[in-house]
Parts: sequence; C-alpha cells; structure tokens
Amino acid sequence: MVTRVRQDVNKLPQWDPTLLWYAKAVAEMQTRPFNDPTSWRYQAAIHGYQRDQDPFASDSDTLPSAADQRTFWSQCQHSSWFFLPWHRMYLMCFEAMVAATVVKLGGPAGWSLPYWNYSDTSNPGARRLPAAFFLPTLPDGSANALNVSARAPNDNGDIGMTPAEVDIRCLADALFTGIADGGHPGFGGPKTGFNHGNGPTGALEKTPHGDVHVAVGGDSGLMSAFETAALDPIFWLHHANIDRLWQVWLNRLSSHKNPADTTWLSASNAKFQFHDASGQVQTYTPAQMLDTTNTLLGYQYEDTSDPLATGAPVSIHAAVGGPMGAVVQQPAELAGGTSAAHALANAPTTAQVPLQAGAASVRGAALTSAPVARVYLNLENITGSGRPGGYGVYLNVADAANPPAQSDPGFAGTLPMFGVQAASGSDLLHQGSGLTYVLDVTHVVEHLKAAGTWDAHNLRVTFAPLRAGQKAPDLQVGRISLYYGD
Ligand SMILES: [Cu+2]
Repeated sequence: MVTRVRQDVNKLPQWDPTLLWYAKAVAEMQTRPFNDPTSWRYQAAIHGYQRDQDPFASDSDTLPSAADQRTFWSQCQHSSWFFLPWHRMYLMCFEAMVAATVVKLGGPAGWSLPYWNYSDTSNPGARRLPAAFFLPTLPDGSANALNVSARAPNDNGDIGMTPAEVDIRCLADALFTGIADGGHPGFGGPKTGFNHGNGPTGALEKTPHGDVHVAVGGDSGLMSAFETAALDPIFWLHHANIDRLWQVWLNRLSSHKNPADTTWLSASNAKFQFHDASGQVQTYTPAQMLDTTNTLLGYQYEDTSDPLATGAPVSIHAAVGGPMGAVVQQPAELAGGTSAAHALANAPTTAQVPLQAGAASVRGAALTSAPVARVYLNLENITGSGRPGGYGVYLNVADAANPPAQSDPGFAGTLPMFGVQAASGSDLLHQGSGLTYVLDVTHVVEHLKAAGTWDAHNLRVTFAPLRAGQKAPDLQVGRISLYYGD
C-alpha cells in the first residue's frame, strides 16, 4: 500500500515543507545521544564507523556496547549484490525515524525522503547541490542543519560534477548479478556474502553512485568515505535516487529481473539487522525489499520513467539466451594484464598493459564484427588511504600528460575512490583486497581500431585526476587487465 511519494528535490520549491521539516528533524536527531539508535550519529555509524575518523568524537560520547556496535555498525554492503537491498532497508528505517521526528516536532504525518536526480538532462542545474543543502539559514533565520561545510568546494552548489560522473548507461545492463571473473560485474553487483567493500563493484554502484559520493565530498569531506558519508544530509537523497534507479532499471525491460537465487532473497549467507523507528530490532531480507509499494515499504517514486532515449544502447547480454531463455554470461577471456602495481598520483600517469595477440581467439578475433563480444578493462585491487577523489581513465591517448576532455572517444570512464580506505584494510573489519572496477570499453576499442591507434600487443591506460589538488599519497591499482566477454 502506497502511503508516501518520494519526490524529485529539483522540482520542489527551495523551502518546500518536505525540506524544511527535514532540516528541523535532522537538527533534532543531532541532539540525541550517540547511543540512541535514532540519533543522527548512530544512523550514520550504521553505514560505517571508525572512531579516528569521527568529526564529532568527544570525550563525553557514550558509545553503544561493543556487541551493539558489532551488530549494527559498519554494515553497509558494497561491491555486492546486496548493495541495493541493504541500502533500501537502511533508507526505509531512516525515513521512518525522520517522519516520526517531524510529527514529534508538530509537523505533518507521512514525511517522505526526496531524491536527487543529478542525471536529469532536461535540467542544466541538476548536478548542482539543491539550494536547501548549502543555504546557511532556514527562512526563519535559524541555522540550517542540511548545510554542512565538509564538502568539496562549491560555488552556489556547483561542485563541478560532470556528465560522465552521473552517467546512467548502467541502466542498459541486462543482468543484475555479475560473475566477477573479469567480465561484466552486473547492474546490481556480484554474488557475495556479507561484504562491506572488497572486490568487483556493480555498474550502478560505480557510476553514478561512487562518483557522486566523491564529487560531493571532495578530498576531505564527509561524503567521500563510508565512515562519514551518511553524516551529510544529502547522502540520503543521493541514495534515494540510487534506489529509484533500481526501479527504473526493472521497469525498462521485462527481461530486467532481480536475482531469483534464494541465497540473495533470504540473505542466507548474511544477516541484516536494523532498529525500526520505534527502536525495535528487526531482521530484514532482500525478499522483503522487492516491491516498494508493499506494506512494509509503502512508497513509490514521483518518476520512474526511462531516461535513456529510444535507440539507447541495449546491452549485448540481452541477446544471449541460456537454458529456459534465461540471460546468461559466458566466462570472460583474459587478453592481457600488468604484472606490477601501478601507482596513481595527483597528475596523469600511464600504465602499459601487454596484450597477447593470439589470446581470446574467438571473441577477440570477432571483435570487428561487433556486437558479438564486449571488451572489459579491469582495474583490480585498488588500494590507498584517505579520500583521494576520482580518476578519469583513457586508452591510448596521444598526449598522456594532457588527456583530452571526457567527451573524447578515448575516454573510458571514471574511477571513483569512494570506500578505498575501508576496502584497503586500514580498518579492522576488512581484509583489504581493495576496490575493483570493471569498465566496458568496447566502444573505446572500436573507436581506436577505426582510428588506427589500436595495438594488439600493447594497451596504454592513462589515469587523470578528476579534480585539481586531489591527494593520492599511496593510491595504486594492483593489476590492470583486459578481458573479452559477453
Ligand atoms: Cu553510497
């Protein structure tokens, strides 16, 4: 039963009651003690927590018990097929807490979380922070709790986010679940158990999700790391949009389906516990998260229409039929990879990737008669510390020291470093194999072949910082490899 509509923040007046009440509720939640599960800081700690990164840490903090922290904190699921359902659970509980707070403060019932559609190409201001998130005061002159200073430098909300960082080509991916073998990581992420952030990342989770995080947070802000992201009130509108894009993807094509695997549906290899708005502990499963209009969730989005124009790229996966007509992926074939780590810097760097001309015979050779094969660039085991922003990736550019604009056909995509520190083992909960991103570079390789700049024995991969002043003291890509796949 739908009781709430999550609205597009860019279509709301600057101080629409939804935003005004959000600001008041955030301020109220910020006054609650840290060990209160409905407090602002506790809610953010559910996503990630590390004491030495807590900007509000104080000697007067009363922390929850160690057992409580282990059960409820640092639970966010990343680089996993649980990314979408886990964040849906998280938003559901948070939204109910804000709604209850609004009522307590004398506001209307039924408050619902708005979403930030930064990918709306019909709105030139879509990539700017909505005004309610940077104005210093509310209309009555009191402080605005939605305005936080720990963000990337911005001019009237303009954080310099580019179209490539909010690209939604992931909506053309046919499969929810990737295989994590060097081929496509899936729209929703690869099959994992409980996973806080190692390994290949699903297409939606990389872009726009990760890019928007680091574009808003910059090189020191809250949004750029798991442990602080949810302390920024814009986090929740960003994730409402990611949650909406899940529904948009499902609506696009009848062949777009959620996993039917009971391991995913019941989270039988993981356990997701939250406090509901009344403070009761609940265990939720992805199976409960499939229909936003069910009794538990009770919401729908103002707009879930298909934003990709007619004739938009349809993934090759859609054409591959498996048993019973199911869409399947064949194992990817390695075309070549580096044998040493490549260090990233605050200036462009280039890695040489040796390719074996004879490798990947069937699909590699057939590449010229596309679309029978896809080409995937894997950036594996990216490790580092801090908040190093993001990189643009280019293949075989002419002037590697001065890479061209992101509109250049040699531009392969972005590498957001959201979560790199958590994935690198700098925090006790994780093993530390780093982030792994997979870029579908089929279109770039086709362009290079047509331009005569493709070399079957050597690939040059250039990494350029997305923003000046990014710090990357110990950031490296463990291995760079190229795969042919479906
Ligand atoms: Cu996020």
